[in-house]
Amino acid sequence: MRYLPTINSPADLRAYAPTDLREIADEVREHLISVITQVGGHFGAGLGTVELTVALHYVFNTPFDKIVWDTGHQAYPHKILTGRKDLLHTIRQRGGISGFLKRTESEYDCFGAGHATTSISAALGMAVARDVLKEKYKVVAVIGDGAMTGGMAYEAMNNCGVQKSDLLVVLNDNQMSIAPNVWAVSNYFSELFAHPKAQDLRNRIYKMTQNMESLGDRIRQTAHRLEGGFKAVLTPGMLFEALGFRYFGPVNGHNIDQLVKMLTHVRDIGGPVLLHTITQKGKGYAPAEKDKQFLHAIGKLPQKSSTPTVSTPKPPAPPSYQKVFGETMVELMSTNPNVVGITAAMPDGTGLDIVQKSFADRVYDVGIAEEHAVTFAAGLATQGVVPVVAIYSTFLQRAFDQIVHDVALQHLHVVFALDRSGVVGADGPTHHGVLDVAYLRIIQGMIVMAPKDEQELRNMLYSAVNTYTAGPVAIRYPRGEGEGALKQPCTSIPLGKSETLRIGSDVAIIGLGHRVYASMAAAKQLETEGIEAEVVNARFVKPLDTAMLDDLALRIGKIVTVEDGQAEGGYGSAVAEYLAQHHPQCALHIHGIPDEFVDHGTQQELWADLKLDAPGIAHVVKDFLSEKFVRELR
Ligand SMILES: Cc1ncc(C[n+]2csc(CCOP(=O)(O)OP(=O)(O)O)c2C)c(N)n1
Repeated sequence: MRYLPTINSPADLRAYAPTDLREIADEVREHLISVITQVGGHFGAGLGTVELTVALHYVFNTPFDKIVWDTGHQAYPHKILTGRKDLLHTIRQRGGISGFLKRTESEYDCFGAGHATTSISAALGMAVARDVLKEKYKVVAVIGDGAMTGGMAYEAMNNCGVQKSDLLVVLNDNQMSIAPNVWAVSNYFSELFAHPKAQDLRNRIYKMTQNMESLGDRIRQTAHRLEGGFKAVLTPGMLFEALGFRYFGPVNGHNIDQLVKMLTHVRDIGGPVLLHTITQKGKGYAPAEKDKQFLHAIGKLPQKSSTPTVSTPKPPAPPSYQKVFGETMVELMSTNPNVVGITAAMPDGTGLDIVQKSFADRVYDVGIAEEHAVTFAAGLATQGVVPVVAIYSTFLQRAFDQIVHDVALQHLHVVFALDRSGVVGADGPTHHGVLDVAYLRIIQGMIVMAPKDEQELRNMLYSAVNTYTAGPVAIRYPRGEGEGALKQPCTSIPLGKSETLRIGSDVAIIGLGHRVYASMAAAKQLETEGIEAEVVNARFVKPLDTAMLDDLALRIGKIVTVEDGQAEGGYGSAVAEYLAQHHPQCALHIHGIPDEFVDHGTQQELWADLKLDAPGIAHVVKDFLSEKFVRELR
């Protein structure tokens, strides 16, 4: 490599001539491919933004100028150019750099990201702050066409049209819906409209006509309509123009010369400007260009090795919760024609892609629009359809009001399948689903449950769809493999009934969801140390199994709750609320995630760090039993 070793910051990049940029982009792509195929990570999106990233850091004076990346999974080239190329191999690993944007990681990550569709709002905030503080920097938001399906983008653009602050939005469009033959013509007109001479002409027309009263207005309107008319015919920009943006594009997002030229032209145009670029996801890496799986994220790819390794056959891994969810949905939908599935742009992640194969017309992908997904489900439910809304726990956070106002308040039977609850691993704090118990259990009339394993997920889904039909029901389950529970026919679970798995007299451990297995293992470990622990599978956060709590409080008097979620407001808090009123003498330890954001790492590493694995739980239980107050209860 000729250039990349010399580039440790965008300033180094800007020292090169425009003619060097093509080769620099190629080297960035090569580095990205060689590292990510070894360590895994988001892949396709970053390969598509290489030229755009080089051009942006070349034209804009970062970090003085601000680039706000939406979502963040496409920002690996940005990390490479902003001093993190030698850390790329640590991405998404414990102690390594984040897979998303993180303000604490670099001054070039001027706004944190992970959830989609935040960039235009954040960038407008920065632009308005600049104006208020009378500063001079430029602000750019880079947003994908997928993120543009989120309503917040339109809220933000509408507000941009009102604020009129100088702001550039780059639409990184990697859908192939814009036919290539349109490009050539539209590129020509885009350059024409964006050229400083055209800007100058426009400004002069506006100035000249300012004092011409109604005639001036008419000339200005005609000129504007003429330009808009051209754009409407030749470019897809009228929507953005209607929202108050000056629209340019579409331009080929892999043509670095043209990108630099366009960005230089639009950089100094006042007010909100949108530059539409067309990119190809996975660009430059054949498997990623072709294969959908490569387009989003990959694990480590097997590397060529000179010494052949002898592989011992491994027992088959248990199916993932997502696969079990998808297959169970197919079963339920086969017997109940009223059941439908809803996803917010994550059919593959949630397992609804399995359902799409059997019932393509009964799965609705609404785009990255979680709020809409929930109210859409509410509408369906008013008419007797049973919507199962499968959304990652972390993304459902944005639909809180819709759950309360549109679903719960109207007692509508909507089933929420909260995928990736608890810590999710490499995606880190933006994606951990650790708040759901707290934000759902406070909603009036909501049923909230968590299965201990994949068969219980099947039973809970069955019960949620067919048995608990009076209002909303949420099931939270984790990312990844199940526990290997034997697949059985679905049965209904009695509402609000926990399950006692082990009898003991020294302490009761109540586990929530998949932490039940770890609690059982902890109990076995404690037994070897002379401590007899009862283990209960909570199953329900709401309604709470108060009969079980009465029994444990009176019979054992020492309870530890265990959950993969925030301790504050979670399942243990629900237990504490009950015990405080009914059994104040019962000692309780709430074991969950403390009041902090958990970083990235594998799920196993994080559970161990948080003492939510078997040895950790055993340790916490022993500490609890050794507390003076608890000892005195004996
Ligand atoms: C609120 C929210 N919902 C869902 C996701 C999951 N997600 C990550 S990337 C992505 C697709 C984004 O598409 P686009 O903006 O076009 O970017 P591209 O990957 O095509 O570059 C989705 C749905 C998310 N990050 N945030």
